[in-house]
Amino acid sequence: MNSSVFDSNEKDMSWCPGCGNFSILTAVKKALAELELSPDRVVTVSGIGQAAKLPHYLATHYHNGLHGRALPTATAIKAANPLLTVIVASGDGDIYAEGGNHFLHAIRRNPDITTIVHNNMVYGLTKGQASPTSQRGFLTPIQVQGVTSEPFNPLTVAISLNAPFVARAFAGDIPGTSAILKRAIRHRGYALVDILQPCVTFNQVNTFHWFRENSYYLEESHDRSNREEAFRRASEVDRLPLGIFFEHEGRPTFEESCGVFQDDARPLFRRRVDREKLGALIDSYRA
Ligand SMILES: Cc1ncc(C[n+]2csc(CCOP(=O)(O)OP(=O)(O)O)c2C)c(N)n1
Ligand code: SF4
Repeated sequence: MNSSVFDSNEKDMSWCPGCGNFSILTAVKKALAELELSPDRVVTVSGIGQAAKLPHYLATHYHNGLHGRALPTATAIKAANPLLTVIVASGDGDIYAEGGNHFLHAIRRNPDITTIVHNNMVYGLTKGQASPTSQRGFLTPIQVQGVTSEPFNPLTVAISLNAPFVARAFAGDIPGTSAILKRAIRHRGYALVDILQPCVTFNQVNTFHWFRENSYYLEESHDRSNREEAFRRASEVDRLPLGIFFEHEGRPTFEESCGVFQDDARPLFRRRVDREKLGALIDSYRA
């Protein structure tokens, strides 16, 4: 399948020229096309931010909702129709700060969705404040003496909560990112792909050059099934490893566990609404 089937008609591009978001968009399209996924079977879900506009530029169904709330929406979409491929694409502020609580609990629930985090270590949309992944000492118009908090490490958090697929990619390597995304999307269960994404306007420290110099791919011999080893490698901060840290199947997904499909395998949209039950439910709120 040619990746141009995922080109959207959106003419109004709001990303800055040179932004790492463009490479992520290309990598997503490439992965979806190589997986031969029909655009009408894919839903992308986002919150608010520059990264969260990715669904506007992709010809799939999409839901662009409230800041930080992409994960519960995506979890519900997948539970309502497990036939869909559900992908969250949003920023590090959106997923790890405002949406941080949802991030933790989505991992616990284990819906079969892929979360792509455009990690530019800054808030882009709101013009350059620190995000949870900003490094110590990072200067912003708000953090005038530099960031003093320890950077949030999404990979070690995800691995410690037993997320079944945890990876990091770099927007400067489109084929490498696309290969990781393909595997993440195919994975059954919750998949996190944190993508190092240069923000060329508000982050003059963590640039394309900086990320290239400060990252490297995990060795072929890295054992993805070894959770302790994955945690150890994800804890490295001097140079950031890229690739799939941890991957295992076997945890039941949210859709399987939530009971909706226990007696009836049909997705909700294929079922008839029981008007009597619905009426009674609505009435119960009127009382
Ligand atoms: C409830 C709520 N809180 C705060 C904001 C302001 N806000 C919008 S986007 C954003 C952070 C964006 O950063 P990130 O998610 O990293 O995305 P980026 O723009 O860098 O891609 C914030 C704080 C908002 N729109 N809604
Ligand atoms: S502000 Fe930064 S993250 Fe947003 S589009 Fe511009 S370069 Fe990209």
